[in-house]
Amino acid sequence: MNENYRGLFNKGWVFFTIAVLLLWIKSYYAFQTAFALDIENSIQQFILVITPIGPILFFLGLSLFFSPKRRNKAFIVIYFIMSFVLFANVVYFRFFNDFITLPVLMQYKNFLDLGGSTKSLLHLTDILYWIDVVILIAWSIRKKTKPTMEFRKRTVVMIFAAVLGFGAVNLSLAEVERPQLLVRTFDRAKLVKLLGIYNYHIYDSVMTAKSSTSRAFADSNELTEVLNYVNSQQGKMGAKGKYFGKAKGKNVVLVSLESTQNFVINRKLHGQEITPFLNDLVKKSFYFNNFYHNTGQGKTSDSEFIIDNSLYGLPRGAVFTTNESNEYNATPEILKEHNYTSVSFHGNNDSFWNRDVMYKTLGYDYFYSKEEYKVTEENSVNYGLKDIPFFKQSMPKVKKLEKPYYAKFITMTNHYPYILNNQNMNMIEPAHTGDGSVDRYFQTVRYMDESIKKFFNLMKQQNEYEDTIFVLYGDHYGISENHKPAMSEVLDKEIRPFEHIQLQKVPLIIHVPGMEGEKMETVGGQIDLKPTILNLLGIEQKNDVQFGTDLFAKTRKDLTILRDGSVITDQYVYAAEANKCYDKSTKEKINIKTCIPLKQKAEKELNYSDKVVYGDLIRYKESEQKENK
Ligand code: GP9
Ligand code: MN
Repeated sequence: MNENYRGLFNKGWVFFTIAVLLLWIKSYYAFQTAFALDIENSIQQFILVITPIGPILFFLGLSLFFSPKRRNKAFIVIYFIMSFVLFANVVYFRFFNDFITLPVLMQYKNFLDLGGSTKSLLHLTDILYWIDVVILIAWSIRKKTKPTMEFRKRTVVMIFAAVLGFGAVNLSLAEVERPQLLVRTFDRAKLVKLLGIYNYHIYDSVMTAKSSTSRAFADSNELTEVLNYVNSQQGKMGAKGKYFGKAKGKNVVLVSLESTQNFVINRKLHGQEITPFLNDLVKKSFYFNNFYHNTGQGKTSDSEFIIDNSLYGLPRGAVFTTNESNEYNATPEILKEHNYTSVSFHGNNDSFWNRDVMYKTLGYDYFYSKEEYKVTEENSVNYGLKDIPFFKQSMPKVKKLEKPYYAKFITMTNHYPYILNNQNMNMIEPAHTGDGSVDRYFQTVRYMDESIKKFFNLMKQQNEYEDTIFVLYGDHYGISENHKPAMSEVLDKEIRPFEHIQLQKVPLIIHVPGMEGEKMETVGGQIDLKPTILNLLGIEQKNDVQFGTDLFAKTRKDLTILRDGSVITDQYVYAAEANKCYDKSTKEKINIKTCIPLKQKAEKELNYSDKVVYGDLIRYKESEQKENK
């Protein structure tokens, strides 16, 4: 090679410029291939192109403030971190269809446990995310090519002036595209679309800092404000259904059906039922056909939190890990006053989702986790113990419980990526869409159904059945938006935002031995379970901070709010992310104006719930009660 050209390699500005370009191209590549961002117009397309430049110049530019000796190293480290952040989001998005938030990152322990799940999330083309890093490292350490990064002061000033310029253009375009973007904290897809991944992370860090200080600035008036709101909701507070007290003194068994969506109930695949046992059970139970999960990033743990507290999960991260030492007034705590024993059974590590800590806060007396079960290679798959041995091994522990009990069983086999490791788990043929996760999903659901059948038989054999009410619910969706084509084939219809919201329905089956049950059409969600269960047990609640309503109450409004701000009523569906309004009877899109009040209500209610959790407001109620005693 010509000596003159070779000399170019040693030039700092060449190295710097090429690195900036590589990272820019890579970010743009990720946006085009990995994140389904639904670009609606050319301004958004333009924003997408320019957003990465500002932060790339800013962060890489920081390396110029290091001493000349350390500068190259600092540059590479920053480049590596930025590549890693991008790549981590790509992998996270593949499964969660969402972006990483700081609180989620704190749960890194969960990711280490993922094992099999993570492997199937990596693709061969991911090498593209790392080639540039390797090239730049080699370039910066090889004696012959090593660049000397010495820039004139004026150049450095220009780099940072460009950062400001790009930032200003980006922010003003984003504001035009989505007014008040920065206020709507839970609309992450929009944030990333309009700010880019790096700016989004800066924003997220600021929000995390802000929410962790809000406890310090909270005061008891905020609690009064929330209580006033809850009480003003017609039919909410203290609404009682006709079955109030019908299950007084009975044991309560909660069964969390991992990743189970309502569409599998009463559906056939290749002429075979997917959930034969549940299909039979719904005939003898209260089966809620319009019941939704209200969970966010905290997935299973969010469902547990919502069900025990009738509060929403958080817009970012999982309450179980961010606010585990708050004061709550959870069902186990309330039931303790009525001599109940509360216990949770789950075949995974006790620290997953920080359950070991949070359960104590919520008032659980015992937690039987992996350590208490015999888990072998043979009887486990994916996250841990398979559902059938899980229920079987739980039974002697159930027998020993002091009655009455409130016992939660968290199933696990039907978890992404829906793995069967044994021929005898294969009770139904997979679907044939060609999308592995969707195809296998039916098989693991079928296996879970079998495990519940066995569980009911064991409960009967051990004479636990008659005195118990059973609440079976799906914890959250199993098939994310990334599988639209396959789902569209399975359901034989196009998946528009309307259908996507309907897919957030999870089964709710309340089985009370001795009662006939009926199909319930009311629109509700996990948020309503706490008052529903307590009312069945005849436990009256006064002035509690909660957002749900007894599902049997006549006065209840047919409505539920999803964590992303979507709302479903008996008449309408407001799809928040797409910002579209649908009429349920025609299934057609209608003028957004009809849904505006619903949208506003959702924002208000979610905001109040977040205030309660971030501000740890229930502590004021507890201290008030103590004073009154
Ligand atoms: C793990 C199980 C699954 O213990 O609850 O958690 P998820 O990933 O569904 O939140
Ligand atoms: Mn789950």
